[in-house]
Amino acid sequence: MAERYNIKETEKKWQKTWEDQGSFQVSEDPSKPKKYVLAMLPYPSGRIHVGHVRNYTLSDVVARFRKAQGFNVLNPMGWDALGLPAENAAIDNNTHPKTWTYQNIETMKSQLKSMGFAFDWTREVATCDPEYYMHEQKMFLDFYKKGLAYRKESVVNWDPVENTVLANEQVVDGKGWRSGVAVERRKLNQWFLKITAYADELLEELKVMDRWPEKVRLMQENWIGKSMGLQFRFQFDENDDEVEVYTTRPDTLFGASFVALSPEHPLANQLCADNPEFAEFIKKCQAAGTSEAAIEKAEKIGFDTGFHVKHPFIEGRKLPVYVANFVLMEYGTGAIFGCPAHDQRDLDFARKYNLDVVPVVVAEGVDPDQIEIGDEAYVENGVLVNSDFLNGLEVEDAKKEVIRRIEDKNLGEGKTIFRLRDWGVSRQRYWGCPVPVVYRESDGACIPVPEDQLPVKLPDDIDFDEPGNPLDRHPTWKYTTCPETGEPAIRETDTFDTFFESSWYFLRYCDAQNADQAFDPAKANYWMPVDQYIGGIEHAILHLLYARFFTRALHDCGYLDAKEPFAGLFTQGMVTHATYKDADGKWMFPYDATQNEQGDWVHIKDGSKVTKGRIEKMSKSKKNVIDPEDILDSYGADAARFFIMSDSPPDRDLEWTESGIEGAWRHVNKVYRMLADNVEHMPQSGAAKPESFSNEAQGLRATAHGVAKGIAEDIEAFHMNKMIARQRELANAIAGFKAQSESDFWALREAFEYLAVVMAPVTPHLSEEMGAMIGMNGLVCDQSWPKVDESLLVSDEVTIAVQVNGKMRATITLPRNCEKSKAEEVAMDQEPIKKALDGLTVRKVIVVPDRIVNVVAN
Ligand code: ANZ
Repeated sequence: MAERYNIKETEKKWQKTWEDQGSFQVSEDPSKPKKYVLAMLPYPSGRIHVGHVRNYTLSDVVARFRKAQGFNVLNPMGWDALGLPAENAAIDNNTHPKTWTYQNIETMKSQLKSMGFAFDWTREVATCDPEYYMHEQKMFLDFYKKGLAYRKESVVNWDPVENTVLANEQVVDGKGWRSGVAVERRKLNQWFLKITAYADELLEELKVMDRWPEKVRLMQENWIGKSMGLQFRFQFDENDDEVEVYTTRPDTLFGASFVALSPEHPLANQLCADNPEFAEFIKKCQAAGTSEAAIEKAEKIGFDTGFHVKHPFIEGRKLPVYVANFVLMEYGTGAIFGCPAHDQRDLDFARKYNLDVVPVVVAEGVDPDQIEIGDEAYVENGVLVNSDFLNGLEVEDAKKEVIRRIEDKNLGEGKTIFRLRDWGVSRQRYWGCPVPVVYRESDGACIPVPEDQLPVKLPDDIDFDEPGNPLDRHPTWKYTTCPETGEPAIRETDTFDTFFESSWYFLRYCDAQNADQAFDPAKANYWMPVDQYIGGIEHAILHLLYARFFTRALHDCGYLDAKEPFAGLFTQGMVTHATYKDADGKWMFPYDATQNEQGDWVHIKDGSKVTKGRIEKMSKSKKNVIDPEDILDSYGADAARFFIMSDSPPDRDLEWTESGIEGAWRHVNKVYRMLADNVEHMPQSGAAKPESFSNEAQGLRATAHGVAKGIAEDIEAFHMNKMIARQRELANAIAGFKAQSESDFWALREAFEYLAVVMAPVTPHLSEEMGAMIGMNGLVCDQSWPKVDESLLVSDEVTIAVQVNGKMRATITLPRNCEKSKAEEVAMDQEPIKKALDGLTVRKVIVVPDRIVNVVAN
């Protein structure tokens, strides 16, 4: 019996070998096809979590596999190192954000290295490094020159506790996401990037991005939000003023019963200037966030200005003009007409303020006199009624007709607008990239810092004793001179939103050491676009949209050829775990809970009662977390990687279980032992292939070749759990094979070689160890993907999946057209199936010949 596999030593050994040999360092090689595999870069929060392990194992599987296929593979890693948490941690722990950040980077880097990820560490970037952010300062200046960056006064969400502007997404239920305190609306001068200039392109391109998940494309489409409608003016009854509104439902104009202005609309102020109650009303409106969601949720309130506008088509009809909190200043014209019968918000508003509700669209064939609008607006399609010249028209035709008539009257025109707003990038925070401009004191002129004076570095000496932005009250840093005239000037003390850094880091990886420029265009042109991007669905909108915009803007500034950064995108699911509460109802760590002999959950320390709760996303607050470091200590990197790929399709949630990781660990050991037990009988590397094989040996060979082919397809399709099932299949085939002759041992050796290489993307350390034991030529990570002899595969055998309650647990290989009873027998005999059925009663076994076996049990 061979010795037990020494996981820790072996894994360290191979990590060192890869590092010493620079196995994953790459350079541009035009003679070779490339693949750029990229995982979203982590925020250096302290330690890696299981979500990171899942993300980077996925990218590692793809990267190692593509390398084996002969591609020149770029698989880089870096740190999204600027941002609020560093500042808050620094305040809490009395350290410097920089110290905190770099310490975390060091810890996490060594953790990632012990996972055996095939990163090219020579390309590592930390976005807080001035060597990194100086280049984005230059990009900003280029954008500024091109009119893609500008400054304007705008209403922002102000967090009175954190003393900073919050993005709309950082406002949850009208409160700051961290402070939990109601946000205020304030007007500030802010820097914006003109993402709206690309709205149409960004939208159009989505249509052809066929290697992106449909749901992400849809989310982006909705976020960009293209609407086709009518922009037109109402004339006031009391004076000569006009108010311009935007509508996507011009067909409903005859059902209009009021006009509403945004509280920030200039006219609102003008109309109500003398009214003291108006100021009160505005205050009330300001108490909510600025996001659409916040506004949507807030109670709809309005203020009657006392003024009226004239309906453009109904002689003598006057509509009251309100100021209403649900009208956004930044969308359309900041003013609307309300048609309560066909818009829910308008209906809620009309009911509250006793305004008319006139239905003008009804389902075909419905008698308009029978229509009664209750609490629900009618938003479906239909035919126009109560609408003069529109009566009888379908909605789409009615829209066109109203647009035509309004245009004829010179009151407005058909117009396409986007929901997407320009990206506000100013943050009143220290730990961000300084905006490279100064303001001349004499005349307030905004002067860009000349390129040769970049980077504008953050000062190190700051104090956090007072709330707010330490740059703003720094005694010296902000005082400077105008680069044009030498007069006194003040630096911009805002820093960039940290989405800025993550909008181009993938370009820096193409040429990370370049001191003179962000990257050499030739290198970016070689590597870009990223062939496979992998990360969390939480970035489906902002990060991905900003990165797409940045790439286009940089393209237009002459930085690179590519316009789209990510040709393929995969979003992985979350890692979940059961939750536990102790006798006092407090959350507790899973490892403190155990089951007693009766099967009840109890505390490991004193046997007190424990309640097992739902399986939920791992979160520190619920304590249902697993520290990858503990897993590494007990089971090693390969087992962790193997388990995390094995259990569910990677786009679904994965439940972390003790039994799962233990099973993975047993598998790693089993494969090792199997090889150790056989290796001395196997022929040397390169031994001549025998003329013929026994049937059994031929069967083993067919499995090895079939598995190599199948796994390649699985990885391409991100069917990682299938890939694992196939790896097990080959291992099982080897285990069941009794080699008796020289040719048998040749086949066995081939099977082990194949196994080492096809397992390498997942369990690279074990694979290297196997390669070394077999005496393979060179490192396994440098081996080509096994050649598949198709003639072996056209067999009369089929490999089919075995499921337990719909979840795939094993694959089996059977003679084609095998009898149902035989298929069932083989399926039930598989170890994973036995294990999955442990403690369950089999209710039914469904066999679809040559396709699937499904065991139903409970
Ligand atoms: C009249 C109307 C009647 C409308 C009706 C809808 C239904 P989408 O399609 O999402 O672009 N709107 C326009 N500007 C607004 C603003 N600044 N703040 C809040 N709401 C605004 O939405 C366009 C519709 O949203 C517009 O069409 C307008 O209401 C409202 F039965 O005009 B509609």
